[in-house]
Amino acid sequence: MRKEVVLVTGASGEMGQALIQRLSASGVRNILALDVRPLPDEIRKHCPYSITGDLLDDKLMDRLVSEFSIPRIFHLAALLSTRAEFTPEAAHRVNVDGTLGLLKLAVDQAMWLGQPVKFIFPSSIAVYGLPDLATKARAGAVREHEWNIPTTMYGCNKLYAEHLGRYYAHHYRQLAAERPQHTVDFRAIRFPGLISAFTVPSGGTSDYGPEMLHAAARGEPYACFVREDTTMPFMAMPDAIKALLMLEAAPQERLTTHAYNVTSFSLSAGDFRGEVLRAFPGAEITFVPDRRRQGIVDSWPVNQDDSRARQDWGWAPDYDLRRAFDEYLVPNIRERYTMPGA
Ligand code: AKB
Repeated sequence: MRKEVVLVTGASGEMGQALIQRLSASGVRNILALDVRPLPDEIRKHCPYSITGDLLDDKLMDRLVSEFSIPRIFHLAALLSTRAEFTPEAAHRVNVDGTLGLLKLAVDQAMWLGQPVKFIFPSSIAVYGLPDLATKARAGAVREHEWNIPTTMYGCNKLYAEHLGRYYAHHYRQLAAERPQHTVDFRAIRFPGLISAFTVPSGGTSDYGPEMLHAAARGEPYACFVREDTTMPFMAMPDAIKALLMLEAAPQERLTTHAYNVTSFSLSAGDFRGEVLRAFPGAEITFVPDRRRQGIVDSWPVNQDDSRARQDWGWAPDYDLRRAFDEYLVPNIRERYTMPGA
């Protein structure tokens, strides 16, 4: 008998950890966690099944197929935008080939199950590419179909993976004599920069926000790698998890696109510093822009228009800027770094 599981890839990452905790809190007891890095102990206890391994390993994929029945997949594993620029081909392998392999696995699973497999995919603001600051200012909050010309490997990978998902959902093997009756129910969300109170991101370009905050809480100086006026949207991690689960639960007939923007607040790096100083008045935060990482954030929009998600599946964030800092980030971060051994 194959064991029925909810598969979470990228389980040891920031979003993976937060999602697993939320799923477990809502009573999901059959999580299969997959990551190249071992799971932190406090996450492992929520997962009856966990595998440390690489999505690109064919033997591992065969094992997943033979041991598990997988009607739901949260495919979170990815190499983020800064890291991907140092190893673009490796990023392509993880972000594109890894996704392709998992889509194929989902199609095989759908055949066994006799129903489409839910495939939830976090995409990113990085799928957008604005050519210069004047255009960025003029564009304002971008809609899903606008400015889909990313400048990063990660952005290209995410945009293409969205299209692969759309293809597997609607056009897979369209000329085959016997097309599979069921494939994947693919749903993607384009996230802004995410901020967690419990984990610090690594390898991304929106990392300056959370890095600034966590450094201040640890009493360490921080040199921000973008200019003070740099503006992009951010979201508190609980809202990101809420968005994934809301989109997953939305009735298929309500959905009008395969990839949705979500957002909650947009602010400049200077304003971010102001928020951090309100909570940690002694924080030492300077601006030492890195020209190349700056270029990446400059190519991302100042905000994302999420009216489609609001209309189709009732999206609304719980945390605006004020609540995010006052009720989620600052209290939890304070506690985290005052705990013994933190
Ligand atoms: C990154 O900075 O690469 C990610 C993202 C915006 O998707 N946080």
